[in-house]
This record gives sequence, C-alpha cells and structure tokens, in this order.
Amino acid sequence: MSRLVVISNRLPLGDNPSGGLVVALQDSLRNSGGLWIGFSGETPSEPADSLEYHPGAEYQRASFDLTPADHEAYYLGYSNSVLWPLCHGRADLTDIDPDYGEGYRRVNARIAALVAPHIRPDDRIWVHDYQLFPLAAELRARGIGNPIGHFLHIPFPGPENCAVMPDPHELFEWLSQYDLLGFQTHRDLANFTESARQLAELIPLEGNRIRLCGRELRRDVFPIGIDTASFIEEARTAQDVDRMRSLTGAQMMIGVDRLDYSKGIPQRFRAFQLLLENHVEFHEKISFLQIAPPTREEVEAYQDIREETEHLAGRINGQFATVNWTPIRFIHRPLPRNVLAGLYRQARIGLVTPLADGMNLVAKEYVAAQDVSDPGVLILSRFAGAAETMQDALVVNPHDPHEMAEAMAQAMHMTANERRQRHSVLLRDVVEHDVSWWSARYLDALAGAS
Ligand code: GDG
Repeated sequence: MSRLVVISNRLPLGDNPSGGLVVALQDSLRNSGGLWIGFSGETPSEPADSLEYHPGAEYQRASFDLTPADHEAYYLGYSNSVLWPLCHGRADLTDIDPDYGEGYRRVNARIAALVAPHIRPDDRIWVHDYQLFPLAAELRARGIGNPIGHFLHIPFPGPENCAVMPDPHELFEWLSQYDLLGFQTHRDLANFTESARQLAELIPLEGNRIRLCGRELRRDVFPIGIDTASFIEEARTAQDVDRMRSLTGAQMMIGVDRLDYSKGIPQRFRAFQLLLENHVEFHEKISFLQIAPPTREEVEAYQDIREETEHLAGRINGQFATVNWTPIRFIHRPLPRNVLAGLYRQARIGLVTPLADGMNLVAKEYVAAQDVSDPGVLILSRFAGAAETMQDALVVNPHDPHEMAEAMAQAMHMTANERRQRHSVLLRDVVEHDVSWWSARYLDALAGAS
C-alpha cells in the first residue's frame, strides 16, 4: 500500500490526540506507515527551516512553526477574515487587505518547500481545508507529480461570494492542481461547479471528471461523519448525568458550538425568547444550556459576536428568570468530551441552527449520544450540511425565530413514540456513515483519480 501523507493547518499533537479526523485517518496512516504534517501552533520570531518530527503516535507526525507576521496574515487574515466569511455567506464581515493575500501565498509556498523534500514517489497526499488551497500548485511547482486530493470542510461559496475574493480566478487555478476535490454536500459541489463556470473555465466530462483551467481532475461529495461507536459508548458511560438532572428539574435544551458568527447563536437566543414570550407554560420547564468556547479572538468579528451573545443572554435571563430558574446558561469555555456526551444524552432538545455550516458534527454527536428508549429531539438548520441527510430532525430556517420557537414547542410536546421513530432513522445514518466510512470512500476515490 502506498504511503498516505496528510497535510492540515494544525497538526494534532499530544501523546493521545483524539477527535474525529484523527480517528478517521489513524488506521490508514498506521497501515501505510503514513505521515501527518501541520502547523505546530508555535509562533517564534525565527522558525526553523525544516520540519520537526514528533515521536509518540503509531505513524509519523511532523510540524512547522510560523512567524507571528505569517500567522497573522495567513491564518487570522486571509484564511479567517477573507475566506471563512465568504465561504459562510458573510461578505460584509470580510477584511480584505493585500498583505493578507500575499501572506497566504507566501505561507503556502513555504509549507510546500518544507514538505516537498519529504515526499516519496509513490505517496498519496491528502490536503485539508481552506487554509491550504494553493498547496498543490506550490507542490507541483516543486516537481511533485503524486496524486494530491483536497477536502473542504466548510461550504464552497457561490459565484456572488467568490466574486468578492481579490482574485477569484486564482482560486480555481489553485484547485485545478489537485487530482480529487472533495466537498461535504451536493450544494457545495453545485456552488463549486457554478462558480468555476462563471469565474474560470470548467468543462464537465464523463462521470465525476471535469476539465478545470485546462487540467483534468475529479470532484465528488463526501459527507463527513463522527466516530460513532466510541461516542455512543462515551455517552452511555458518562458520569454525573443523574446528578445534573436532579439539579435542574427542568427539561434541558443544549447548543454546542465554537463561538462563531456562522453558528447562529444570537438568532437561537431570540427564538428562545419568543418561545418564553408565547408559551408561559414552559416557564421553569425548559432550560437552555449553550456551550460556546471562544475561538479566533484576535479577529474583530469574533469579539463582536461574543459581546452580542453575552448581552442577549443577560437580557433574556433578566426578563424571565425566577428565584428557582435561569432560562439560559451560557458556558464560555470548552468542557471535557465525556461531560459533553453526558449532557447531550440528558438534553431533551439538541439545537443545531447554524446560518451556514460545512457539515456540523454536533448534530451527529447529539443523535449518537441519545438513549434509544427515550431519545431527545434534534432541531436542525436547513443550512447545515448535515441537513442533506438528516431530514428526520425538525428542520428549520435559522433566520426565522417564529419557526424555531414553534419547533422548540413541538419538541417539548413530542410523544415518546414519535421521538423514537425519528431518532432511529437519524441514528441509522450516523452509524452507517461514520468517519471511517468517510475516509475510506475518499481514499478509494483518490486511488481511482490517480
Ligand atoms: C469544521 C466545519 C464540519 C465544541 N465545543 C466543545 C467541543 N466541541 C466539538 C464538538 C464537535 C466539534 O467541536 C465542532 O465541530 P463542528 O462540525 O460543529 O464545527 P467546526 O469546528 O466549525 O468544524 C464543520 C467540520 O469541520 C468537520 O468537517 O462539520 O462544518 O466548520 O466535535 O463536539 N468539544 C469539547 N468541548 C467543548 O466545549 N470536548
């Protein structure tokens, strides 16, 4: 079996790194004597000019450092202040700056220069996500002819958002240098096709093949899953669940998201407010727990969303709280994974209402964590990639607070029978299409694309 080389923005470090992607790739990496390369998270003023290898895992891991200026321009700047907002339909939140674009190209070129000497002639290379769009082009420029695949974890923008990029044509030239482009959903694939048609040159060929900017490659949909079996086990054995139940008394509704403007947290707070305004019968009967660890705090848009959500939660609690009941509990830091699993299992409602999202793993984790004999109800935004397959959730428009509030009321009233029926369909999908299924399908397609 040829060696698998994975390249992602961050290298999962630590002796026992967990997380879906790590679990998904670890067998393929181990069985092929593979290598995972990524950013260390360190920003010294004079980074080394070579990869640093890390012992400990069952496959090789190698990292690189970035200067503070490179990190700012490439990661905080172009990746997260230009590409991320555009991919999530928020052109209004972009911060376009020529230094960012220049830094993004420079860092991708530097990563390619660090990686190229380590590539063997029969390696398969799998590049992850929007931080590394130019990487294949930079590797090709250094003589790497190996099969290279790309998987985009976030939505692909339609033509109107692509057109906001400083040089949209360049994006498609970068993408044309891969052999396989993977997307989360059919909607992303359609956006890619339409944007490439309008802003570059795309000619559809037979099956999944296309000619993009003069080069032939494949593209397809690979919806990512979770490590379902271990999550089910984690939730089943979670400690403290009964203790938490007896403390609250009310039914719990849970939201778990990185604190990001794409996740629709203020919109769901407003919907909850409306529920409490319109349905007095739920006062003291439902309590909303929102867990939202902060990310990318150096970027202004993330400071704004933090202020907005804290303000709203405070206002709603001020309006409705009683001596015995706090309607919204807002936790602003990460919780351990097993605690999260236990909370999901206890929650009567899982609220997953992003305004835009590649897939959304929380929707799948919530379903996996439920007690099959008495499961909770998933309320899911139709703009989460997960909604393409999870139609037995209560699917809502996250911009419509009335619809969301009524879905919350419907979930509170739903009979155990209906909850079990909906949940069993959702669970089947989450079990069958787990993260190992996803990576195996992608790697098969990459093998066929070479
Ligand atoms: C990108 C795309 C796509 C959250 N809070 C805590 C915690 N989490 C974990 C969740 C879940 C993960 O983080 C979040 O995954 P999502 O899929 O919801 O979102 P992104 O981080 O935006 O990921 C997304 C994904 O890539 C995969 O392709 O689905 O669309 O944006 O696993 O459980 N984990 C712990 N404590 C927390 O407080 N332990």
